[in-house]
Amino acid sequence: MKRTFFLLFLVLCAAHAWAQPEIKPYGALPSAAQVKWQQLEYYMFIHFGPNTFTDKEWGHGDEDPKVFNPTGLDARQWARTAKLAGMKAIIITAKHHDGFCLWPSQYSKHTVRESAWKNGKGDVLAELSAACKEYGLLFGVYLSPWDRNHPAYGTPEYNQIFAKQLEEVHTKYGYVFEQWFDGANGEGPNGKKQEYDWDLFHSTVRKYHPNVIFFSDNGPGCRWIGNENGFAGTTNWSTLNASQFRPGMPGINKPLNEGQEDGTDWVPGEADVSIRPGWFFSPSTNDKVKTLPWLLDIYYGSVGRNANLLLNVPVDRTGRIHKNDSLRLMELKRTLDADFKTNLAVRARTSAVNTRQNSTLTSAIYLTDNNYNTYWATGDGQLTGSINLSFEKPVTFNRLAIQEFIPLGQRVKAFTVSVLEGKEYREIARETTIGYKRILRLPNTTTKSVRIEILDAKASPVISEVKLFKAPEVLADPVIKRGKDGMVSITALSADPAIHYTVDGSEPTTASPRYAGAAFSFPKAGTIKAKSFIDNGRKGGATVAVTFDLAPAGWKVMNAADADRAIDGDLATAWQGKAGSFPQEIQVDMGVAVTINGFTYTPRPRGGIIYNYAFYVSQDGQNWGQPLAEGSFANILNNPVKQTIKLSKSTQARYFKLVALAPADANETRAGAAEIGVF
Ligand code: FUL
Ligand code: CA
Repeated sequence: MKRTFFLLFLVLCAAHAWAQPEIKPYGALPSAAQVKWQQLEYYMFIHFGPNTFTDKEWGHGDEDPKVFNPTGLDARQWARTAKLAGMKAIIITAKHHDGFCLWPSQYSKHTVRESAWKNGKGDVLAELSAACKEYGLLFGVYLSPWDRNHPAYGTPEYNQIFAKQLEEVHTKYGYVFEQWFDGANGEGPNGKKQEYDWDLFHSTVRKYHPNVIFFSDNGPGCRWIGNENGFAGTTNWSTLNASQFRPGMPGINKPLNEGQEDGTDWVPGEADVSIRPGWFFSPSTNDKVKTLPWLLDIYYGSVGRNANLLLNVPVDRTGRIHKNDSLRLMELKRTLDADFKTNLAVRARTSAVNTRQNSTLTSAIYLTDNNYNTYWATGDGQLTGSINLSFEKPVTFNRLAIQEFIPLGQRVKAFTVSVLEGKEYREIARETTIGYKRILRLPNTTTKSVRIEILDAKASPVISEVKLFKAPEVLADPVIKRGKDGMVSITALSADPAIHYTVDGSEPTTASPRYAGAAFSFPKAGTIKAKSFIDNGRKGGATVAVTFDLAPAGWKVMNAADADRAIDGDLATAWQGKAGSFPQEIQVDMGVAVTINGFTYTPRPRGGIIYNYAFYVSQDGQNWGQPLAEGSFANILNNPVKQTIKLSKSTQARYFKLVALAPADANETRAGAAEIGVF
């Protein structure tokens, strides 16, 4: 027995002498938990709390906890929906900025216990963690360190309190896979900001869940992708110099969006985005659930770019996921299943150039064995190489997925895809990073040979899988636009669909008016919906809804140069005021007196974003009196979408003005707007 082992040992030594050594890991590396986390790819975010009932994005912490009163809360419905949607986990806002705890925390007086729900006997975390277990989903929690309710906020004592809350959540509800910390750090009830004790927060959580993935702007487990619209950079390194960043720090969006090539820490990107315009449920967004093409763009822009996708599905006032959201999630699931139904690459004969020599572990055949843990690689120091997939009969594909074996680090810096046409290869894609997974959406391409060339890498490339798919065509969304004069036009990118529309908020059917190419007049405030149909109306695309204010025909800006761009009905043009201090304002003469129920503000996506505002009207353009509305546009810096402010009572006026009291970004010197309107 002993002898056989000794012989085997000798044979192995000999093999080792002529084989290249095992591939050495390169650079910053993921922990085993981070590799597992990356493989989750797609999971659900749930924003739920008092804001669900008060129609707010950021509650002030002064709301009556009694407002929290879902009539038919069903956490199993959430979990079932996530499971059927193909998601692997759910992360819930256990505590948002208003401080309200979805569990009966001993360290707060603003919790489910003080609410009307179940006479104060309920516990959302208990119900959700049980439902996740039942449906085989991982459970994660968002706890906002910013607490606008807690009286101790702004004092060192609060750090201890927050750590105690973390302890409660991490000891009472079973396994927690991800701890989500947002970067917001505002003022508490006494106007003070908190210095967060991150070390304490981390060590508290780690005590109970050593493998937890910490999300924050800069990790350490995974990082924010730098925006709230769900898109990672086309270049996306999972490496970051994490200590260069602090949560909530301004100006960090780009490095977080793309990662840092030479980053010393493994901090992969997580793209968080809401299926609706806001993070919390609002009845006003029931017809604004993102369309299928939009969600597909997000999926390919995140999972397809080496990031995980955390898609927020806000629970409604009954305590259930609204059917508009769940139907859309199922549509997305069906479409993704169809997109990735048949991997054409398994039919190919694979070969490669610069394959690592005398290695039993690496081979081109492992590129299509549907096993992430087997791979092809080049020899040490060989930073280029190419992979060839050749087919007996031509194949048609429009998706290419490629994966690096990340336990050895992220390596590839540049690659191209080419296809054989006649005797020549034609390049169809030129890209930068790959990472855990890169999926390219390509035009339909028919060929007998696909070549992937690695042009540059930080160390010998190690590629786990290459896959090819032929995804079915999806009907593009119709685009609804209205000019300053109130004339509406609708266009579609897909070839020759029939577009039907409504102007009363109802769902378009083939019986609704058909858009025949000529613009029509709709100068009032209201919602226009449009939907494309093909196959003689048998197949319909997504319904697109746009809510318009009064058309700004005949409006004039009274005080600011270039500000007409804020009232030209065109979101692509914007006004940016002169550099200076705040307040800054824009005054508008509407020409005639109209009834005003409220106003809207659409920020420029970058720069000039207003946070604190005051809205006034005037009969003569001289005397403005007291503001009719005053407040702040919650979360507008990270989620710069259209803001709709209803007045407490409607009023008649010819003139209005919007005063920017303070910018969203403290370093900003100019106020700006893509569009300002009234309804
Ligand atoms: C941000 C928060 O301020 C938003 O309200 C939302 O929760 C988003 C996911 O994170 O930091
Ligand atoms: Ca493989």
